[in-house]
Amino acid sequence: MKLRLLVIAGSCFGLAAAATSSIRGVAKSKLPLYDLSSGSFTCLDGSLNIPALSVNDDFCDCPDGSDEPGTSACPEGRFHCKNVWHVPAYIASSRVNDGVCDPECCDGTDEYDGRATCPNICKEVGKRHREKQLEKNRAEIEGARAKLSYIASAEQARVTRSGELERLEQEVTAAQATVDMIEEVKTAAEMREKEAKDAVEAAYNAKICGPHVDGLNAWLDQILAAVKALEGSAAIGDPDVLKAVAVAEEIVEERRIKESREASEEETELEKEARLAKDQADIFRKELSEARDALRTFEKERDEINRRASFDYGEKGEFDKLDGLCLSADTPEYTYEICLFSSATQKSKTGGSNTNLG
Ligand SMILES: [Ca+2]
Ligand SMILES: [Ca+2]
Repeated sequence: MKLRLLVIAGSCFGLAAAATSSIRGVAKSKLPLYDLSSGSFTCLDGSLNIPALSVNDDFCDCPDGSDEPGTSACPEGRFHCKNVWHVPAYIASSRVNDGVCDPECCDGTDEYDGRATCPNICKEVGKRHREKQLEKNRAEIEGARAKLSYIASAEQARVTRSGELERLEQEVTAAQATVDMIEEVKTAAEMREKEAKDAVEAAYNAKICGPHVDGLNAWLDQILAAVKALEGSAAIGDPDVLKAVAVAEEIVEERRIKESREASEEETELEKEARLAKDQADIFRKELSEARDALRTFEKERDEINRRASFDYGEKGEFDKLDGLCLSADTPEYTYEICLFSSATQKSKTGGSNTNLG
């Protein structure tokens, strides 16, 4: 008890002076909470009212530790370093007079019992801090400028896309109409192609049937030969025989002409028609394929514009410009590539396939 009274008595002088201007470990903004002019102090959590002399007497009275802002008596307490020339800071009360100069308290005020000598290095620390802050501010200004430029770019892109979308919708409609028209013509051409092909096949099949016709022809030849033989026989001069011979010769000539025409013209004509029909169908098939490719290209462009128009690029579209931008980084084994809003890939430097990371 004697020791405690001595501590209280010793504190009176420091406290009397501190009450008006400062209290160790208390920020200036909190000083009104430590108005001890009434001779008492109310713990900041309101739990106790204690004598003013109990503040910073190195004995923990308040459950929240608020009566010992300048000592290490309360485990819950916090010590305030003013750090003039730098930024004020709080440290845990346990670090007050623990023999270690805490960097957060560059003014060295956390060590005041003489066990450790902590110089005030706030000027140097503050200068470095301000330079760093200045650098950060410059980067932020630069970033803000870039952001404004990206927002302007997004607005321009929005207008451009709107026009492009309108144009592409028209292109898609026209390309679809072209596809429909060519498809119709191609279908007709393919029908003609089939008909001509069928005709050639029919002619070919008829030719296959040739041996049967040949049998009949052979029979006819025998008759004609028999009639011809009569020409030099005793029946010479017989008007009936002469008439039969004339008819036979006429039949032979007609058959020769017919066979000659069939072999050299009619069949070739069919094949020619089939070839032309196929060539024409090929042209329309090719045109249709090209028209479909064009349609797909327009549709793809339109879909991409729609995707970008509806994608969330930020409140003001500030990230729009970054879509598709690819960045890469190397490690000893891999190259990593990230394409913004698109893909992430791991590429091996020793060969092998790439790994899609999403
Ligand atoms: Ca106390
Ligand atoms: Ca310390």
